[in-house]
Amino acid sequence: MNDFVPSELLDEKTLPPYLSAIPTVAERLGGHSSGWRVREIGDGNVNYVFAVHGPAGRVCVKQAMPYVRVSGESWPLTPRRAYYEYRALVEHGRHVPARLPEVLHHDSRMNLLVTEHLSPHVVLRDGLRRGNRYPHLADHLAQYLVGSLFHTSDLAHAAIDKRPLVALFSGNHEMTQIMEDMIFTEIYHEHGRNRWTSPQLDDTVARLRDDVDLKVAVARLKVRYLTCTEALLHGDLHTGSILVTEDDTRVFDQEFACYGPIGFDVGTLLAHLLIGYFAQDGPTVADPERTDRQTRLLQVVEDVWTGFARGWAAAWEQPRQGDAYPRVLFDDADVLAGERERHLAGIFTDSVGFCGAEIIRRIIGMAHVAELRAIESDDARARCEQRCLRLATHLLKHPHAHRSIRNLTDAARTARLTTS
Ligand code: SR1
Ligand code: MG
Repeated sequence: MNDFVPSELLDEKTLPPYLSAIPTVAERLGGHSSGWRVREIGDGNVNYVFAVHGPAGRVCVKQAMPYVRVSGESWPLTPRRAYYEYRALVEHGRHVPARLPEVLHHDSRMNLLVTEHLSPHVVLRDGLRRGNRYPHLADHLAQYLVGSLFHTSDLAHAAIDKRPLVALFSGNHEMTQIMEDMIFTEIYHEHGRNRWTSPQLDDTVARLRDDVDLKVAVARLKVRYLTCTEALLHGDLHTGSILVTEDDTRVFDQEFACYGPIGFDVGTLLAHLLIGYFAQDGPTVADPERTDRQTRLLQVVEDVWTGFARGWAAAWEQPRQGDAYPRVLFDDADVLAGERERHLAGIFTDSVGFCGAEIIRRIIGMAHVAELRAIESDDARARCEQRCLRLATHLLKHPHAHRSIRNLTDAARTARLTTS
């Protein structure tokens, strides 16, 4: 049980004395707590996040309150999400610490997490919108995906150790229910949380809701999300959950962590890169850099998958502790290699479907994305959104038609050029 009471929510004034009692944090900040500066920096839907600066350094503090930031107390939400975020950072941190923020402190009673404050990092979504170049981004993301997903899967993790973690993370069911509802259900029928660019998308939304094949496809994906405990997922791996510099990439905000299908994380990431690609067409003024930025975005999509597949295959060939595909059964290396490729192809098909589902919900559901929201003209925004939806419905309904990452990016290019 959680004995947290809302009056213990910390703010700019109460955070410094609280943090001063934690030796590792106080040491990192340096000096006296009366001199520490606190600034709220959260830009997500769910939480407030504080950056705290001291003379020696800075930290980042996230305290989960018992409701959703954008809705206030009218939408209660478990503050235990901070615990699962912490546990996901710990579990993923065993395998890919270089791609995560360092955890400095977790207070289970206060639902509070302190991590290093990454600077001069920016949120990837913002950096990509501005057209910044991140030469190591795709490699880093592939490294993160392999580290976090392969190494928490049954290929690498013995069942005797993995099953208790599956049980532990299934406690994060209030958070996963948000995804179950928002991605797979409520956007396909009338629901008070849904919104879209209206009236421009009204007919499209009505068509989506009448499309039985689409609803069957999304229902099948929901079953995957509900029942498949392949690996420990980030659970909300969009470009707002990634901090970057030219040389560094870190993944944060693991509060939706759960065991689930690997393609859910991969597909979500690809979805947001693709939304970024389509959203570049929003501003109607001539922009000589636009084509370059779009080319680079699709290159990242291709390189993330290629790097992930390569890293996955390499990890599969290493000595492994997992119970899946025991080597003792396979004298013939070719048979095992064939299985490895079949397994990867299955992850790709899942990723394609989840990618489509994520794109759709970011346009006609509750949680929209900044790069589309920023397009001032409703008509211009709707044009980009129609292209996103055209691609996404195709991915969702025909995941097997996309057999390679190049097929997927070609489908994006085609959707962008189709005008109707
Ligand atoms: C109330 S939470 C709405 C959405 O924001 C988060 O980023 C998650 O994607 C969630 O679905
Ligand atoms: Mg988030």
